[in-house]
Amino acid sequence: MKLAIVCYPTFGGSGVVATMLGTALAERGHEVHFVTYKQPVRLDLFSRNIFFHEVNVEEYPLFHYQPYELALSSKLVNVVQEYGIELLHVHYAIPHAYAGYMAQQMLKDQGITLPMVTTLHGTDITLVGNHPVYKPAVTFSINNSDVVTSVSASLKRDTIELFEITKQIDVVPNFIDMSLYKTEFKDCDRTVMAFPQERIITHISNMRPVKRLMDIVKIFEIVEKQIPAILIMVGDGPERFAAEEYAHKAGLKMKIKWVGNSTEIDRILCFSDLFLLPSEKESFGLAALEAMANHTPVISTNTGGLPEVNEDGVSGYTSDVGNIEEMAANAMKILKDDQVLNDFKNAAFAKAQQYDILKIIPQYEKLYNTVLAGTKSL
Ligand code: GMT
Repeated sequence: MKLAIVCYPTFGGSGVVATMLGTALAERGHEVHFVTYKQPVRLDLFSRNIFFHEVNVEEYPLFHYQPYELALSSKLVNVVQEYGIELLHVHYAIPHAYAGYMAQQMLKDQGITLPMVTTLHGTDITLVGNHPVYKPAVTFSINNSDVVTSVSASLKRDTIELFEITKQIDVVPNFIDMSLYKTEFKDCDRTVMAFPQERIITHISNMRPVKRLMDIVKIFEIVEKQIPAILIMVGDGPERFAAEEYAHKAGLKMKIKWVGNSTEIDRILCFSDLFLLPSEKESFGLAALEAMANHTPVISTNTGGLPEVNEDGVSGYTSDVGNIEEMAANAMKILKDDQVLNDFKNAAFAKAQQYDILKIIPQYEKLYNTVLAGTKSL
């Protein structure tokens, strides 16, 4: 099948999931066209069956805000006409489902039917989409999608609770390609980061307020007083500066390595002993799953979809948002003994298998085929 994928090209999880999905579909012989404003960070363009179409927004002095939705829907119309796209899959409702709906309507005028699958990722529902300035448009575009999926059961519940949804929502969880983690990672050298006696704790995110960066530093502060440890902070974002400043004042400057955004997170996670994700909200927590696939247990909150991914007492521990003491105590339970750490590492890896790409891609293919069959019989 020929499909177009719309996503954010940045380091956020929704863009990563869309890229992994498109790549896997292309490997299975589908023709996949990514349509977005920049090449997605994890997209390998030198791959068979993969195309990338950049959306350009023309500047004009009158525009206070650039009309991205307009440019995106026009680009979609052009790509669909030129390449004979049969199906559109948009990731993150805002503004992609809205732009997709507009493209559908324009194409309809030309006698072309383009079914649209919308995947809800989290903040498009729980933080941003729920705001009154966006809510009517988000509700409309969800209800007018042909198929709606959410990345966790928790996000499905939130969507139903927060919006007036008339559409069925199918839960298709996020996934990971476990075949990449079956053999030992070649480039895994923990000595470049830590002394042999130190435990390595890692966090990866876009460092927005929802990630509670200060909690991470404070958890580490408690742990580091009890065992030799370092913290690796991967990513960048608005909360980084304040957290870095707090860490310096707390005398942790030499113990925390801020490495910025990275496209090589497996090279860091492969030698990590623990992953911290104390988020305020998290529809799924893809970074936690990536850690687990790398044999890294997780200390997280129990919010949103996190308990679906991180099984309390098995792949790590979950706590209430803001319960720094408990999270630090749980981190110590895992880190203080080599044998216990090893057991948690193995259990985290075993739990990650539940989200193997091989189990999830067929679920998307089934939805695509069902919606296409419905369209063709019209
Ligand atoms: O965490 C973010 O704010 C980024 C956001 C995104 O758009 O990439 O992440 C959301 O989607 C990810 C992929 O489905 C999920 O793993 C994250 O849990 C979700 N983030 C939140 O719900 C805060």
